Amino acid sequence: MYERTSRLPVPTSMEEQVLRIKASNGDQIRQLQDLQSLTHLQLDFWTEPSKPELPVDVRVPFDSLQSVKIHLESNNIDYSIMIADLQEVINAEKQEMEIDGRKERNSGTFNYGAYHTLDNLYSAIDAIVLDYKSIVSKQQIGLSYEGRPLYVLKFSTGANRPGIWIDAGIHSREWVTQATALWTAHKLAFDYGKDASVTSLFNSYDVFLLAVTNPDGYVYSHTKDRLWRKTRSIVSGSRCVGVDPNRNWDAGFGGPGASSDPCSDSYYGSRAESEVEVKAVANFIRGHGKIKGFISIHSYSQLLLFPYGYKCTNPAHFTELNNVGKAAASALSSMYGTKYTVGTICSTIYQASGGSIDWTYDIGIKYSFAFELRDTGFYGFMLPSAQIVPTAQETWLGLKKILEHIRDNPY
Ligand code: 0X9
Ligand code: ZN
Repeated sequence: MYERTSRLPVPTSMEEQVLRIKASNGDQIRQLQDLQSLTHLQLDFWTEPSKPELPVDVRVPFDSLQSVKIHLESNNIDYSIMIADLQEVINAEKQEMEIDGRKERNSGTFNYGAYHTLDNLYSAIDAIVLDYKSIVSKQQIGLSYEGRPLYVLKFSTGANRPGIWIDAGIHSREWVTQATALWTAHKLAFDYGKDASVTSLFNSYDVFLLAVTNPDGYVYSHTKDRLWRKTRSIVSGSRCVGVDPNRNWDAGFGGPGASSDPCSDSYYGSRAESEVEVKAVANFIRGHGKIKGFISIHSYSQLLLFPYGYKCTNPAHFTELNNVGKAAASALSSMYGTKYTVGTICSTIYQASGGSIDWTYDIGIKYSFAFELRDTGFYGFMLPSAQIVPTAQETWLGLKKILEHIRDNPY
């Protein structure tokens, strides 16, 4: 027996949701693209509608939920609820960060398995430099729009070496990437002189690692909007802020897969390299003159991508890049079985112009790759901190394969 109560199911929160939409044909993809152009709905596409086989994850504000669901249902487009109450997940993550932060202050050691504020990441960078002085140094390559330093870690055991570049966090909300970069920095320093592969790499190459490419966005994603992707530069003549720094490179700039609308999350900006963060990296690469590999770390979707994104023709080194990518993905997957898809940006996800690895490839950096780390859309950008270290560990195996290939194939 149970008691009847007079309680009615009262909506208790005005939750924002993330929907996972499965288009089944090109028509439905087009309908999703139409939905995307309805800016008043304020939808945030975590993955873009491009091919029927790729699910489309969309963050939907409470006020648009009804109309989006009706639109999908009336067009027979299949969808499920990926995150039923996004705010609850964001709150839980914040709470976890506070608990981790307290533990960390008590123990006095950096916890690689937690998310951190920018200040804490910068302190951890300094600690790595202090602990591994003989191989690691810190270089400031510029300032962000809001004046925060862009710190590159340089791993080097000799002068005048060719270099390999690794960056993370160009999109601020992709928190597992900055965390993975920190773990990787420690790994590179710690393994030198212990692991034969890392040791031999550093006998002929320098590695440059920029863990937080978009520090303004990163701070904003901690303090104001967890899902902030772009820079924080003020766009003249618009009430919207920020440029997509991965649409701002001088490679097919302003072409397909980027937006001229300052309010869009893929706004390409007023001109190529308008964003000081992009300009700082591009200047560094140009100034160095001997960068032989460029690896950019994003999340999510579990992909290992290479050029091109601004056009859909294969690069001249397609076969080699594809083979290296496949070897890296299989090394990565050997650790925890995490499956990666390997291919060009255009064939694997979508046409996207103004991306970093297209620019580096076109200026002659043959080994240009972009990782999209975990997951495939269970948590998306809200990947639990318990997955940071496993993600970094498996990514390291993939990264190491690419580094070894560069080491063994000088050009
Ligand atoms: O759209 C992007 O910029 C990347 N995907 S993400 O969901 N992380 O935003 C993929 C772009 C591929 N990488 C480069 N062109 N560098
Ligand atoms: Zn990204």
